[in-house]
Amino acid sequence: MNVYFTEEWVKGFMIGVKIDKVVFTKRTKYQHLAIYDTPQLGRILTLDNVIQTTEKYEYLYHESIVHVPLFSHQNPEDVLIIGGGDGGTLREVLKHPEVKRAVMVDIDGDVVEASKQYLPLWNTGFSDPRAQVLIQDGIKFVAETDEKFDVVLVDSTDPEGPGLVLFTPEFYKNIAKILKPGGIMCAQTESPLATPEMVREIYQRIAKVFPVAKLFVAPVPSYPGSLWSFTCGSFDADPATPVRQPGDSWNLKHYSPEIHRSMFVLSPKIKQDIGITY
Ligand code: AG3
Repeated sequence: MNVYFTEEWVKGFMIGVKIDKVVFTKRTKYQHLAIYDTPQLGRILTLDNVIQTTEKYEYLYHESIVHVPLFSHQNPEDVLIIGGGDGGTLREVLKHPEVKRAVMVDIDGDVVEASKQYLPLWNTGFSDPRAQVLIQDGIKFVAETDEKFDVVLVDSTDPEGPGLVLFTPEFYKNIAKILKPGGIMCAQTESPLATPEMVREIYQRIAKVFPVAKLFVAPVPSYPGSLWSFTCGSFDADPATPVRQPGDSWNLKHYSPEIHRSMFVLSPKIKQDIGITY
């Protein structure tokens, strides 16, 4: 079989991966969900024909979006994840013994169910008693909850379709309201190499809401641009400085305190394209 899955997030530039097997597909209430087995990237999950996560490279994304904010926080007890239906972010969050409660709010229950059934590498957090999974609109949850969190992670799709609302100034303002003192939010903020204008817009929105807004990067070869960005926002914590560190038994593949610091080192071109002045 010589069948390729192709993604064209950047128009005129496709990412293609050979598929061995279609594991599962479903048109959910919100998006088209597919899980494939591929010889190069292992099992992959796509939403609306966009690669979300791959067995080969998921650790680069999940260790980055989770461990940078959590290791910069003195005592991350209450963590909120918006999106993250595949479970990878939840899995990494629960590695921190400080975490007493991890609430994950994803709008699409079909993604969570598919992960429970077909994504054993990602789904181990769902059975942890500290995990609470809510299938509802994350926008609404953040706007209406009375709870406060130490860390809020936004593990969304691209700013298109169901994910678009997770990049608005209103959403960031509502996150700011539910952060405890010392709290940190961290969102995936697209590729500074593939779509710099988009990253600039998102970063500037976050920087308008949070006095501390720091962007960092990690390689994710299965996403357009190969270099991915995340942005942390806070009122009073420095996301670039780790204050605790992982144990050897965690077996992390990308994150270390040295990598943590290095991820905030940005090239002159990226700084200029995004409008980063610090
Ligand atoms: N969510 C961010 C994926 C964005 C990828 N974009 C693209 N391929 N055009 C990942 C979810 C992982 N838990």
